[in-house]
Amino acid sequence: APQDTQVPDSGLVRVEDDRTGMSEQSLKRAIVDNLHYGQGKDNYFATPYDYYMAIARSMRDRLIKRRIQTARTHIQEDSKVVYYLSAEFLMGRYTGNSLINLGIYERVRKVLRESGLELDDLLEKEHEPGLGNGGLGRLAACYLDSLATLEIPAVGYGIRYEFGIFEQEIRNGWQAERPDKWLSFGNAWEVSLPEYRTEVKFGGHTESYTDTKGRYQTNWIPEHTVFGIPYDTPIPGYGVNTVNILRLWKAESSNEFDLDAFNAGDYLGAVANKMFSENISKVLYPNDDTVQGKELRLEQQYFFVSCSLQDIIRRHIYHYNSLDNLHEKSAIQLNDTHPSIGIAELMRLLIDVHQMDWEQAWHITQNCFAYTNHTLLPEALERWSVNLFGRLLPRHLEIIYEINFRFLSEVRKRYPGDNERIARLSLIEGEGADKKVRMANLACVGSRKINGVAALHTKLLQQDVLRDFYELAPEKFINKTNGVTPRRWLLLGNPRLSNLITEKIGEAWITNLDELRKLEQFADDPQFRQTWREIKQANKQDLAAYIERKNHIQVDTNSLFDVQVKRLHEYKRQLLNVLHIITLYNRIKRNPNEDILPRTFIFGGKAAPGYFIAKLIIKLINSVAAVVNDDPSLEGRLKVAFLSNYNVSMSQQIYAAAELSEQISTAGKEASGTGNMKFALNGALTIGTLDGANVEIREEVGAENFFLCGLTTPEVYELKAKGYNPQEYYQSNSELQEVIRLIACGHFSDGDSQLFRPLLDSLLYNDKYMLFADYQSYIDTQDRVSQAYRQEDNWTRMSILNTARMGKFSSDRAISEYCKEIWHVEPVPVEFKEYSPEDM
Ligand code: F55
Repeated sequence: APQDTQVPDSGLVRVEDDRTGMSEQSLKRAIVDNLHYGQGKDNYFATPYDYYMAIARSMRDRLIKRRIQTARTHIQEDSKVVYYLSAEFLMGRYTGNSLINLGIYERVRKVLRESGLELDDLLEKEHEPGLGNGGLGRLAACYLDSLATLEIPAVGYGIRYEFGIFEQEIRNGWQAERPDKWLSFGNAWEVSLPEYRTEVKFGGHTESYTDTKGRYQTNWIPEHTVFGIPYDTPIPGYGVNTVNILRLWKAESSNEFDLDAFNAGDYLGAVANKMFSENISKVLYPNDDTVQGKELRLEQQYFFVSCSLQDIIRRHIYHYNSLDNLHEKSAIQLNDTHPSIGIAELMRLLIDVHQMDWEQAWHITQNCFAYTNHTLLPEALERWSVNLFGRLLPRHLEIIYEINFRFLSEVRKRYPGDNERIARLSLIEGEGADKKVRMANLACVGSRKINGVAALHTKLLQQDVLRDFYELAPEKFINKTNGVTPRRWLLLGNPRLSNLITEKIGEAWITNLDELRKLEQFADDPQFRQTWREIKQANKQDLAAYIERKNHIQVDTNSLFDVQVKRLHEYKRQLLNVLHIITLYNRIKRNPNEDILPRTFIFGGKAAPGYFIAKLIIKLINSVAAVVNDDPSLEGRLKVAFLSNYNVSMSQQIYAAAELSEQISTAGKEASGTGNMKFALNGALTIGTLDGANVEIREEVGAENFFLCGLTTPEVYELKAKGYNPQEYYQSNSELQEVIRLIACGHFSDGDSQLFRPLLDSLLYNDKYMLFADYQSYIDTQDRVSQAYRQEDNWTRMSILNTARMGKFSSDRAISEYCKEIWHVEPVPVEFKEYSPEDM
């Protein structure tokens, strides 16, 4: 990380006691205190990791104090609370972010330097919590940052996976997976609250009876129960006293020693049973955008949702002594369908446990929930086998049947005789043995609002994926284009650029990103352009040093840094990027004197472990890299680097150094994208299709500052309808043929012509994502990029204008919209108070 820069400190600093104070003296004493009593070390024994822990603990102490005051304020003001339910939170490292949000980054750096310690090096000792796959989990993290910064009472609820997203290694060009043991050296950031443990039931059967008041009741007799133990992490806002929490649940066995098994002398059986329970929060499923229908996955979903809803209800009753106003004081957001079982679970809790009647319970439920959809891919829609579902959650299946019965009665009144529509809207798909519960349909019926994550995505939901629900209730549908937090993605990740910006326009941009527009006035200022370029150059040097260290590749820091980092997926079309690299390679081979712009192609991203084609694409990238990087006849003009184990921390460094951002998904497939926003915010220009939020980014930065390529969504649909044949494109494009033949003959696989056959076959005979249809457009656009990069001054101008016009893509804007139009919540300012002895 860069060490020659300063991060501005906010005005929040106050002098207090040693445990929570902000003066240099208090901070120093706090760190030494935590080193001593937390790690049991002094400066003789302490390792850099010990120092990291001491810093983290010192920040946590400061945040906990504000957390308590935040919680007290929210209760005093009877505030409505947002509950963000998500199976994933991809938080990235906490400590740097907490220093930034507390406004004491520079002060702590100074204090440590006085003892010969380098803060940025120590912060890298933190094992990043990788409790998410990609965009969906990272969006949840950005939204927590904005909720706290906007002073909105909010809780993030999820799972405390013991193993997060796997660690990726590259062995002989192939991806290999290793477990992510992120907790093995302790987690300085969490606080466990065993006194709030919550019981969750599974399996068994239901029995009906009539109670003493003559009411029809149902009893669920479960087969076994599990405890959820909450672990809280403080989530500070930037420059405010609000500290919200992320509450993650760990599964623990409810019977330390299963009594029956223990009494029967089956000691090992008892322990095995305990292990079964604790498996629930063991590991994050590493699939993004495909579902597997595994029982353990449904157990995970139900486990954290049930814990969270019981927690919400417990606190609500404690405060209001009634559940009648639950929906007036809670807004529960479903991050995709993963927590949508919550709709049936809240109904169960209200009806079976709290004896509410169906109508009132349904009114409250529908008014609590809202649902965010993140995908257009049919294979990503969750559908659970009714069999499996009924075995694990018999009572919930009954409730879902009842919701469906009532819902379809209404639908029949509206569309009499339209049986096909009724079948499409039904929460249950199919007949007989392989019936499925459609979780997206449940989420739609049980929610007051349904949102897409970009304008195009929302339109496609309305016209396509959720069309029947849109026709039924158009007022439920709403667009909320994604956003990213400028704190992590500019202030923390790119300190050099942040400092320049603050120098020029002040620091208001940090919480009001539209302020970046003020940079437009400097876009034509030669001095400013020069500084802008020098900063990108310095960031490129840092990344080049990283690549040299990790990949042993020397890259030219004057070359164009052309970057595609994201999960590996066919629809994201990393393969199209590879076709371009090989095209350039062939051009040089054909004519060694051809004037080719030097480029460094940087890739990063994980493939789902069971996704063979995606892993083969990684192998191809590394194989092309091996050939290209070592070929002296290229004179270093092309370099390819696949950076292994791409994660949040690495991405911060990459965005800061990137010049060209690859956003080339097949139009209509990427719901939004959020990496696209982080690149442009850091001054990279985009080469992209009209997909997801690219459309809106182009609108904001101006078409002349964006490299557009490829088919539009309607063109993709049309081509598919008339029968897409990749051969037509292949046969008429000699440069493309040359590329494919070079792969096919084994040029990148030591003569093995079979290795990449599955990739080539899928392109030549199927090409589901229409790479061939977009190939020529992509190549032509890349040629325009090369020309543009040579006009150094104009490129810099475009880069400045990209950053200047990214205000819309702040997660603060996104969250303000959610607050006004979905959650109906208002900011609740929190006052900072000193403790006094009377508080004991
Ligand atoms: C994870 C698990 C399952 Cl079962 C399904 C999907 C995922 C997942 O990680 N999805 C995901 O990341 N979706 C992405 O969400 C982003 C935030 O809205 C979008 O920007 C992006 O387009 C979308 O693919």
